[in-house]
Amino acid sequence: MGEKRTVEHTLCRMCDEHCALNVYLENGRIVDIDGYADHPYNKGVICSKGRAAIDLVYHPDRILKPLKKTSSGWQEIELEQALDEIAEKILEIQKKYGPRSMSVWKGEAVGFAQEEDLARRFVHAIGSPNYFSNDTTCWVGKYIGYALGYGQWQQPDFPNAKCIMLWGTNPPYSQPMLTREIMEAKEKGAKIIVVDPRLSAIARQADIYVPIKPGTDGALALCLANIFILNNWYNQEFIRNYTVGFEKLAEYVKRFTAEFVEKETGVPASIIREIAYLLYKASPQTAFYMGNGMEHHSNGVNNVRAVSCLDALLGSLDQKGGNRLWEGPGLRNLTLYDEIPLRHLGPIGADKFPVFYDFRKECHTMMGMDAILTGKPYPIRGMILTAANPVLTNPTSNKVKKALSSLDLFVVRDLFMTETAKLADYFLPAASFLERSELHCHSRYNTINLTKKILSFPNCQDEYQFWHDMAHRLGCGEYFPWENETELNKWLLEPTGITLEDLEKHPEGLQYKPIRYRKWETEKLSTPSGKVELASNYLKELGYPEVPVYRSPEYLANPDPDYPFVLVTGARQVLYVHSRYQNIPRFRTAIPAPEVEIHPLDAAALGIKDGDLVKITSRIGSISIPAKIVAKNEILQGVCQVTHGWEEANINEIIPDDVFDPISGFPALKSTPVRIEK
Ligand SMILES: Nc1nc2c(c(=O)[nH]1)N[C@H]1C(S)=C(S)[C@@H](COP(=O)(O)OP(=O)(O)OC[C@H]3O[C@@H](n4cnc5c(=O)[nH]c(N)nc54)[C@H](O)[C@@H]3O)O[C@H]1N2
Ligand SMILES: Nc1nc2c(c(=O)[nH]1)N[C@H]1C(S)=C(S)[C@@H](COP(=O)(O)OP(=O)(O)OC[C@H]3O[C@@H](n4cnc5c(=O)[nH]c(N)nc54)[C@H](O)[C@@H]3O)O[C@H]1N2
Ligand code: SF4
Ligand SMILES: [Mo]
Repeated sequence: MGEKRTVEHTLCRMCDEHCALNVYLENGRIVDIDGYADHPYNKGVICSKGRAAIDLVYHPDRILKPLKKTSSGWQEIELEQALDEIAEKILEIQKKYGPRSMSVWKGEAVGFAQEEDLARRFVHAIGSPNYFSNDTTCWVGKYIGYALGYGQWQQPDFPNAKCIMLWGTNPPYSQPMLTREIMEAKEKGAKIIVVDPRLSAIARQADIYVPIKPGTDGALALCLANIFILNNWYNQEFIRNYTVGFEKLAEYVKRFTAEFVEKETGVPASIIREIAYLLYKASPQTAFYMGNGMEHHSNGVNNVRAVSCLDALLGSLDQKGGNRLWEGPGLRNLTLYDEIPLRHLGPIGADKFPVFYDFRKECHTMMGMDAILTGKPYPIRGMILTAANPVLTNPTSNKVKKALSSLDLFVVRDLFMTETAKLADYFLPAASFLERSELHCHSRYNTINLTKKILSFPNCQDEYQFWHDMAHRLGCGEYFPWENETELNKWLLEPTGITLEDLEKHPEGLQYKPIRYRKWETEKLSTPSGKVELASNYLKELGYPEVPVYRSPEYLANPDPDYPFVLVTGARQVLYVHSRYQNIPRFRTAIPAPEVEIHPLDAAALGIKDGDLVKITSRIGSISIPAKIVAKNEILQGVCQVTHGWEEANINEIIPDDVFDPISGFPALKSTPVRIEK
């Protein structure tokens, strides 16, 4: 009693929004969390997940001691002993099968900055090209779509936009703080257009809500391009000076008439024309933003490319209120690709999906599962997995389970005994985000922030310490010379001129560069031509069409009467992040169970009532799940939706892992033909 309350500032990593937090401590224990008021992004606001970080850190099921699987089950083991044994096994595997038989898998929970690069660095340092991550299903499809045309990613400048068009994204659930920017723009008069087969939370706020058949967005975008060109509603000066491939694109889009596209997408021709006019009138203050709904399709990259062409046509690229070309902070690079090339070592998936490898330098997880099971093109016999739960998050879960449990060495670092961790030989307790320190950039402001280590548990290593200790045991300690995260952070920061001490004093972050617009006037883009590429010669040379060719998703191109519904998966739930937080009791009260969203007319035709257990069957299997009959306008007829990440109804069991986007290698997580039975 009487213990003084102290407060620390850090960033939340319960999701990827990185809101600034006040973390209150008494006696070294976190007692409360709220939002740090001076941060430009969240301005003192946090969501329920942010507060629940306390529940996460002190969760009674959290595992705080290393475990080893023995013939009589899990046994506690000392940390140093576990690390020694793991190192010994890695050396054995690499001696027997070669260095590339080891692999690493990094998941969403540790993010995409230095923790990702540390995992890459480690596997690279031990001589293997086999770095896997959640990015085989996340964000990279969008990234590639943009990078092919613009050389990099874009940031929609919502606050200054007059028209905002959102495709396959539901920010109120997935990016709550980004939503605020959208709503503020709306209050200032911006028009909001939302394209989604479901009436999502953001669709409810839209001026124009566009229900679209899953996987057909590319056709809609190409039709908008066609209308802009036909009506001379495009920015001829920008196209002439700063783009290549316009003629090819213009020729290709001619076939996308509003009438044809109405049939393909289900969007009335009159609405398409209305949207085209709205965008044209608002240009160049038109901001486009795309989500997972675009990339989880067998034609995802080209659908993204088709949408991304629109901001070149409207001349809204890098304009105030348009889509800004992002500028990085110039931190030191932690990966080793420039120092030690890896491609010749045969990274898994790089031959089949060269674009994915070129742009992301990572291996393809689904092909990784095949390589483990078949030993081809060469054996993969060991894996260290951190912050991922692929048994629930990767398609064709049964194969994932079979592959991971067949490894000679499988090590999982997590907070909890997950469905994936159950398959491991060793479980290592990991530090949560409140127990590690890293640098984070808020790319919307060009600011850099420090997340702080606020507490620690004896056996729960942070990512750096773990890779450091493994590398030193494996004879490649020279790649992990920093004594701890703090030293690493200093090294990373050095070229920026910003110091750790500066960052500690500024929980709101420090700007590394002022925000600039119209950079294309003076600087080349990082595409091969230095200009916006509306047609890509790089793709052509790899044997792909150079313009963003639209292909109907399989369920439309070859409808199968045995599987009359199209299953969309993974629409975010506000309280859960993939397979995370379902173990937080108060969240369970709010969202107690998984369910399949069905249109009322479809339900009636099948004799299904709200809450009935239904069987959903795809060509690879079935699962049982309760039905949630939504209102008529909440989902398109013929479409059903299940969110992934639930142990008790794992939808990834029935998603095939062999239907890919040919460019990104992304699985079609959002258009699986299924049948539904009571
Ligand atoms: N069908 C379908 N599947 C999908 C998607 C979809 O839309 N539909 N979406 C895909 C997308 S976009 C993504 S990003 C992937 C995500 O897939 P995963 O990367 O597998 O993500 P999570 O299920 O969140 O697993 C994160 C794990 O990390 C643990 N963890 C939490 N904090 C920490 C920490 O600080 N350190 C460590 N070491 N572990 C921690 C959690 O307990 C959890 O077990 O799922 C994909 N899967
Ligand atoms: N609470 C919470 N927040 C999260 C996550 C989480 O699991 N929970 N995951 C995080 C991660 S890793 C990611 S990648 C992001 C994802 O963030 P978002 O991409 O915003 O994901 P969703 O909120 O699922 O929104 C996707 C929307 O696409 C729609 N959709 C599905 N198919 C199609 C289609 O073919 N066309 C169109 N136009 N729309 C379609 C779905 O109905 C859904 O409303 O969210 C992040 N934030
Ligand atoms: S939106 Fe919520 S969970 Fe995500 S970073 Fe902010 S407070 Fe944390
Ligand atoms: Mo993701």
